Amino acid sequence: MQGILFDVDGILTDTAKFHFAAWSRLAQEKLQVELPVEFESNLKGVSRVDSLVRIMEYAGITDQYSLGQITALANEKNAYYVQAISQLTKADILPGIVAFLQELKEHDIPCAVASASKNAPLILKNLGLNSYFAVIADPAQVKHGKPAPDLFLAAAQKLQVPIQECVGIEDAVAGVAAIKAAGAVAVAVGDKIELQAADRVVSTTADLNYTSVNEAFRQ
Ligand code: B16
Ligand code: MG
Repeated sequence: MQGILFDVDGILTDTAKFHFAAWSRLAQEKLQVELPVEFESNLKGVSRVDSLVRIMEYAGITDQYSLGQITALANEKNAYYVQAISQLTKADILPGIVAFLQELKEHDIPCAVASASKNAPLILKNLGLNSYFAVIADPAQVKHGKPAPDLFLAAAQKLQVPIQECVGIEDAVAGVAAIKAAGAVAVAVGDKIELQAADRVVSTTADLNYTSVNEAFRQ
């Protein structure tokens, strides 16, 4: 194991609730649609515009909007979201993450960010985690979002570590699919059934540590 590729939303911090609150507000105010709570998991790891398309498909209104209108609505959602994440601090880092990053540093394992979020640099800065990451893959530079492998491949390449030597850490079904398609080992955090495509699933971020992730890599 020579590198770790981290998802951000749902792994470093719980921003899924802010994404969903922003989408729910947009859907309610601009699309006259109520999103059920179960819809939240459909949006995890999925890019901004693809998330909006999924919401429109759910509401059966996809054909009513031009590309320009879709972009404007996505920007509006982002404004609500950025307002929420500007309040993030160190206190919002998920349990066990700092200890895990510290352990990786001690083992000289470089870390990359492989998030679908264009807001990942702002999130990292607000959480005070920048110094733990050697590189951030830019989702704007890749052709296909998760579940395609592009982001994880870009992160490994930027880290200058062969993808087969990397472990990807994810909380989303789309993200686990992306890690496996890239050819890395997948460690997932969350529900064992939902995330069964991963090589190892742990219940919470507090269960992430060097030994167990390295074990998943060597299996
Ligand atoms: P943004 P991740 C993903 O981040 C989120 O899970 C997903 O809900 C969001 O739509 C996507 O980023 C794009 O985010 O609108 O901030 O660019 O889980 O890949 O870290
Ligand atoms: Mg995620």
